[in-house]
Formats: sequence, C-alpha cells, structure tokens
Amino acid sequence: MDDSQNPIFVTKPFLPELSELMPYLEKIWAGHQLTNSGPFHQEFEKELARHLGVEHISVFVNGTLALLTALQALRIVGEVITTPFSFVATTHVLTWNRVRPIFADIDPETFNLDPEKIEAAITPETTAIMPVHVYGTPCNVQRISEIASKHNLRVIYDAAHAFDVKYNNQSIAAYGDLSVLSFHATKVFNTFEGGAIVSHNPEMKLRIDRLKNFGFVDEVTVLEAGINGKMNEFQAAVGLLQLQHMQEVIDRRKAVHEYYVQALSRAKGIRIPAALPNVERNYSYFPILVTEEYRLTRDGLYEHLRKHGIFARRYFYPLISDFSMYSHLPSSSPANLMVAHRVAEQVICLPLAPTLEKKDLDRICDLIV
Ligand code: T4K
Repeated sequence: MDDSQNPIFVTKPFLPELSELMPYLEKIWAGHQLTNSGPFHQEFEKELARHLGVEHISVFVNGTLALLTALQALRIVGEVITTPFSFVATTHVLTWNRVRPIFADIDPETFNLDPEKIEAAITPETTAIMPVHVYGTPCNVQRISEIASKHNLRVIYDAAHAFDVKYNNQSIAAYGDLSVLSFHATKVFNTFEGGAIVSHNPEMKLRIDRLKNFGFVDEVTVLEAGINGKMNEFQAAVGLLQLQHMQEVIDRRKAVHEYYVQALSRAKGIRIPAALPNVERNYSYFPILVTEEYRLTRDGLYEHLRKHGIFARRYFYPLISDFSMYSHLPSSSPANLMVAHRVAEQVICLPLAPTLEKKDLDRICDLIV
C-alpha cells in the first residue's frame, strides 16, 4: 500500500498490546479501588523509584499539577528566575502561585538557562530558580547548584522532557531541591496524562503527598490548602506496564535519532545540536536549527513539510515571554533574551516516535536535504 501521503505527526505515543493491560484492568474492576492512593498507585511509586534510582517520588495526575504543588511544597514566593524557551506551563505555574516570573536568556548550545544570566537576574526578591532540561538535555546542574547555594535559593527543575535521562550515571531527576516529571501522551514515558515530583527526604514526600490530597493529614485533620493532584489507578496501571517496555522504547527512539543525524548531516544550513558528555539520553525530541545558509527559511521548511503531510512542530516558538500575559514584563524584552529569540526563530522539532520506520524517515529527510 502506498502510504506516502499518510500524515506523520511530531510524535506518536507508545502503547503496549491491549491484552497486556487487561490483567491490570481486571484487578481494578475486582477491587473497585479507582483512585486515592490505591494498590497500583503505591506499587507504581515504588517501581518508579527503583527504575529511576531515586529515593522518594510522588505521582500526580499530570505534570502541571505536580509543578504547581512543588512550588507550594517549598513555599516559593516573590520572584523566580526561569527560561522563556519552554512549554507555557513552566511559567503559568508560577503565575498560579502568585510568583513573579523573571526570564533569563538561554545557552546557545543546550538551549537551557544560561547560569551566568541567572546570576545577573538575582534580586533581593528572588527565592528560587526554575530551569527546564529542555528536549531532555541536562542543564548545567553543577553551576546552577553553586549559584543557588551562594544566594540561598531553591531549585525546582522542570524535568518534563527528561524521563530516564542520566547525568554522571545518575537520574537527572535526582538534581535540585525538587524535580518534576511529565508522563503526558507526548512524552517518552506516558501514562496517558501523568506526572511526578522527586524529593529527597521522607518529610518532604509526606508534605507533597498531603498537598496533592487536599491537605488531609487524617480523616478529620486538614492542615493546609491542598489540591486534588492524585493519579488514578488506571494511570498507575498503565505506568506499571509501560515501565516494562522502556528499554525497547528508548532503543527504537535512539535508532530514529541516529538515522536523522546520519541523513541530515549533509543538509547545508541545518544544525543538529551536539550531544553532551556524561549524558545518557532519552531521545525525546529531535530539534534542528534552520540557519541562514539553508535554502528555505524555518517557516518555509515547516510549511513545505506540512504540505507533504509531515507535521513537525516549532517547539518552543513563540517564546513564553512573547505571550500577551508575559510580554509586558521587563525581563521579556528581546534585548534580554537574544539567544532565546534566535533559537525560537530557527528551531523545528522533527517527528520522533518509536513507531517510525525507515521509509517514513526517508520521506522526511528527502524533503529536507
Ligand atoms: N513543562 C514542560 C517543559 C512541558 O513540555 C510540559 C508539557 C509541561 C511542563 C506540562 O506537563 P503536563 O501537564 O502536560 O503533563 C504538548 C503536550 O500537551 C504537553 O504535555 C507538552 N508539554 C508539550 C510540549 O506538547 P501540544 O499542544 O503540542 O500537543 P498536541 O495535542 O498538539 O500533540 C502533538 C502531537 O502529538 C499531535 O499532533 C499528535 C500527537 N499526539 C498527541 C496526543 C495528545 C498523539 O498521537 N496522541 C495524543 O494523545 O502540547
């Protein structure tokens, strides 16, 4: 069958065979425990901690509620320094916590917050830094930690893209005061929707677990204004099953990544970000920069691909700082975010999914080269 016109999207979630899920569903149906820290929820937290090699993890219904709760757990107020080059949720959670976002520029190689720009943005109001490991590329965690210690700031990593990324043989989610993961359908590891906070001691995990359950301490005691962030049993069951397939998923993604690198290295004007040392990647996105030397503009290439059924995405254009609710902030000025603007104007994320086949990749690469 000729599928040369079939659409290819930026991603396609991995799903195990439906038959593999049935035993989990039968257990849920038999027990009638659908949510509120049921058996799958508890087992999933244990298995995740083991898989990632971290001590304490609290799972959530989605990554955004996990981020919102992480800020509450650390009682963040005042100003937080963050990146404009991310999905809009990264900044919205600050706004929902009535915290002022302060944007700082990014590094031209990693597209993550530039530590030197963080230091320059600190004021007496600054209480925390919220960097993002964008596309799963680790931030300069050492430098960020030094700056945070020197200025007595908290660090909350938005690690939404970084499931299973390792730095110096340790999960990247182990860094920072708290790290927040997303298990959304479009992520490397998905539970349809989902998220988690990695913390570093039992007291903090307990605090987070109470905050995600309305602040309940016991049946008759509520100590804080919590929220409903609980992951349900269906999501946890999917998560337990997906964990068993992670290696296969990453291996397939790696093969797609390597195919692109090899095929696109001969495309004049297309820049592929370099791999970093001491990093085990998860191959979550395949960003390219369309530079002035390429025969089309970035938007020209984006439209050309669309015309042929390839739905690549311009993550993360526009910058968060350019959305109307943030563009008035002094730190949103283009002069403050020159690198971020350049990257946002050149970037395209090509389709990357474990299901992509050689013929799909040839179709995509032939349109680009
Ligand atoms: N922090 C960062 C850095 C993030 O990137 C995100 C989420 C968050 C925080 C918040 O975490 P969550 O609360 O979401 O857990 C998508 C996702 O909705 C969003 O989760 C993600 N970042 C963001 C980068 O991408 P869209 O608007 O691009 O999604 P959408 O619906 O256009 O999907 C893209 C393509 O994926 C579709 O064209 C087809 C495919 N797809 C999508 C879905 C949802 C499927 O094949 N099946 C699906 O179920 O935002």
